Amino acid sequence: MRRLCLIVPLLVVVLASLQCGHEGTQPVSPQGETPDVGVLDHRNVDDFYSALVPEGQTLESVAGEAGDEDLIPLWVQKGDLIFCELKPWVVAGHPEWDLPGFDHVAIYTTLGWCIEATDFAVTPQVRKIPVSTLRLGAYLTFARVKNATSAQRNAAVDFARSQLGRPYQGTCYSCINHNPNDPTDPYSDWWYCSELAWACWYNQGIDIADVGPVPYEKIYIPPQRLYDDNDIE
Ligand SMILES: [Ca+2]
Ligand SMILES: [Ca+2]
Repeated sequence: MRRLCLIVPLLVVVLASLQCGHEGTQPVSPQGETPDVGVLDHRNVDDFYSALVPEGQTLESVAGEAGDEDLIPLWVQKGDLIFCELKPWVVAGHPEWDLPGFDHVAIYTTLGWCIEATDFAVTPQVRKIPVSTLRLGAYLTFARVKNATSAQRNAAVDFARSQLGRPYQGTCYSCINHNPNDPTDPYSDWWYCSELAWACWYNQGIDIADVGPVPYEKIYIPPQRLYDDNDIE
């Protein structure tokens, strides 16, 4: 069953992203985990989105607003995937960013944060951002990898964390590789969004794109392919 979270417009204010970058005094969740902060430079978000806003409008007005109850579904767990459909105001300026089906995917970490490989940034890279920031430019749909154990979910997120700061792979979309340390692949530790989400889970033995045992030969895995996979609910 697909779990949908219709995010009402949101664009949460970029303020949501201002919480990043504070090392040392991180809040600790009841589970004893600390949020992954420190990679996001909020200028990446503010400057990037602000540059897209049509003249005479504001980010808040084009993004819309959402109440707290719409932010994140209560059932969300570490390792869940967040599929993004670009909002009309973004597509109006850049129709080429609107892929068939979903346009982006991120992996949920904990406490309202997620990790994504993105070129929607001043510095295209793998980064951790608040889920609320995703809503600035997209409607979100949350989904789960079926039959994953908590150990697999933890390991999937640990893999995503291990790639924080790595470059966005803005070329050779058919060069997917789950092994970031492959000396034969110059893009092995470069990632595009759905490649990273796939690799997080492929390395745990769950192939959420059904690419098979030789994954890095001329296979393009757009976000919609993950969403349609039979390992996703
Ligand atoms: Ca689309
Ligand atoms: Ca790669």
